[in-house]
Amino acid sequence: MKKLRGVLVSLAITLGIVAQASAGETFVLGQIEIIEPWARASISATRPSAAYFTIRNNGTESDSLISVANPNAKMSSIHNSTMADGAMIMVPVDSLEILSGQTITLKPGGLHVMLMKLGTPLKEGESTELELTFEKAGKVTVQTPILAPGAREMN
Ligand SMILES: [Cu+2]
Repeated sequence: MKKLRGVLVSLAITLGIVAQASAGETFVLGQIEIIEPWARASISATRPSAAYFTIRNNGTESDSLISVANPNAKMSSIHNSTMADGAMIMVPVDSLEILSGQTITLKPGGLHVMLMKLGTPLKEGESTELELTFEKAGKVTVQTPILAPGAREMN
């Protein structure tokens, strides 16, 4: 019985660590929240990758995400995936407006941060950083876990 309890305790600790490692973090910048940022691991160093997160605007005024940067990528920009003539194309978004009270989720198949010209490939299990600049709230750097190349979402 004592031994079983010991096993259960260590199992609970193991599960606790796993839950903590996979649960995303929320970063607060004034009235703006950046929720669960994550990036996809690179397939190869020469191929672009992408990063995703949710933005919530708790303020009374709208704000806009105007710039994105990543230390691994020489070029980063906000893209939106959209259908045109039956094909999926990506359109650059210069400024992503988040209205007062609005929540916008960047996710595969939709809005994303395109990470281009990667100097160092993004390795699964490691983490990288995203520097996000908002027109009003300013700049924030968020720690960004790197998930599998085919990952669809956090967790
Ligand atoms: Cu893209």
